[in-house]
Amino acid sequence: MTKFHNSDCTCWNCPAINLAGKVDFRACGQSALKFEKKQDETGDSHIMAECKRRPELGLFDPTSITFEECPEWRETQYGYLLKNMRIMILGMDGYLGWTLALWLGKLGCHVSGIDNFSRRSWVAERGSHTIVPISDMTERLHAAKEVLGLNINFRKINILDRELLKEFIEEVKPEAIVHYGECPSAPYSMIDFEHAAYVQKNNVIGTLGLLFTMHEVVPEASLIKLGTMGEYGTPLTGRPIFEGMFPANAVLKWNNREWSMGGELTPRDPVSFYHCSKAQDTFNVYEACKYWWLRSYDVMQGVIYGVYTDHLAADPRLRTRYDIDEAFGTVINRYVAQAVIGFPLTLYGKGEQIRGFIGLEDAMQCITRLIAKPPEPGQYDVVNQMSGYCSMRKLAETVKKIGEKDFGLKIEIQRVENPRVEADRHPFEPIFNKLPDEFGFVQSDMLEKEIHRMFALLTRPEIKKRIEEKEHVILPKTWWSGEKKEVERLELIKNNNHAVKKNGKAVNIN
Ligand code: USQ
Repeated sequence: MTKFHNSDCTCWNCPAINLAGKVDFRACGQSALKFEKKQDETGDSHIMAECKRRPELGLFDPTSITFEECPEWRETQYGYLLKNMRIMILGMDGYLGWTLALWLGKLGCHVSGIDNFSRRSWVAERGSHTIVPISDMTERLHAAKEVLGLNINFRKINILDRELLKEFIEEVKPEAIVHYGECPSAPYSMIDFEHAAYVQKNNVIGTLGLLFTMHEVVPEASLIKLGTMGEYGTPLTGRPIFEGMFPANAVLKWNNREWSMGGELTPRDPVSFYHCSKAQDTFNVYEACKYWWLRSYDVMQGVIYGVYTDHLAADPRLRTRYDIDEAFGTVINRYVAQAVIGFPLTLYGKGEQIRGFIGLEDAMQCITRLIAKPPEPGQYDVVNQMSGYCSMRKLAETVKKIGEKDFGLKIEIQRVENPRVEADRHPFEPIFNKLPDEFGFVQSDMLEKEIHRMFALLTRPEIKKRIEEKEHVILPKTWWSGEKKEVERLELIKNNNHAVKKNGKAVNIN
């Protein structure tokens, strides 16, 4: 029999369990160890469980049944998943949210979601549009039913509207909540005070409201919260970028003395007011897990790219959005679009900034695997969700190589002034072992293959035309300094070949 990454999890992790008995919510934290020790003289656990799905079991020891043994957990290619698991996606109309809705629906989950369509308005406000046309939500839901046989339960709700959110969560009783419902743009948050305040309110207060709502209504559900690698910044000491917390054997040496740093949150050094909102979320989620035994994985995601999953490609009405403007287009997506219309690829500054990245399909796999292995009561944990990392320059060269070789395009690369305040030459040693080691993540989205797919879609005449219509939104205009001007070209550069790094080792992506 296959051994899944979550085979040995027990009801202690399961969101279908109500804890009963002597539950001391003040004694929370990373609680498995404490739980094991909490036995009275008869050997009985102080904490007992009742199963909402199998009430006939009565009260039992929550560590006595594993996912592998429980008939409510069924096998899928990503581990055991609860039958008809109720999953709510916040931000379901977005690039990731819509992709995940179809993905989880096809895995047999009961998907519900909210959105207030703000991503569509932000992009319109910046004078742009998604270059891959997308349907409105009514048509999306209709197509999901017609083409994929999915019944997705959607409600238009602004995440800041706590009453409506609470009502919907009470109705659905989700067993996992995936929180994509934030404004994801660093440049958007740097336009002016109004935009900075809007992003921080939407993200920080939205998440805080969600935490209170979960505490009141579904404290046993797991929260998969989207953070960002950008919370950490790029430490100039070159110290490794750990997964949110220092590992157990990390030591601080100072003044001839030593302290263990194990388990402490690592320093954050966010790189925009948007990234600050994510860092604030980190602390709020961490505290909520501590105070109320909520359970959460905070996902520090690298720069996302790509356009493909089987479900998105099944019908044009099911496609997800693809942005190319400076605020909402991420760098690889922008490069491919630029290449298609002969716009020299825009490296900011020296182009030596290094970032982690992950393909769309792999991001879906990671989230599914996290859902399948819910955190324990009170557990806050962090994963760095990326499949490789490299400099912006190497990425541009990769895009150029594929576009020229496979699509016959003539592609140039330019360096433009960097409107952001960021180190453009820096050490970078991210650790991203937990997803592969503890959750069974296996990279399936190879960078070159996905870039190839992106070119195949974007070179279609109707899409190329939509990129050309928005050529004027490509060059960045938002300066971290507050200046209002267009960036200037610094150099049109010559090509050379580089390698992408994966797990710290150089990997040739040719
Ligand atoms: N960059 C260029 N040329 C471009 C666009 C960007 O050189 O045309 C550079 C930027 O200076 C930056 C890097 O590419 O150093 C990444 O920029 P980006 O716009 O792709 O991504 P970023 O602003 O960092 O934010 C995006 C998502 C955000 C997510 C983050 C992951 O919008 O939601 O949190 O990627 S990370 O960058 O790892 O923090």
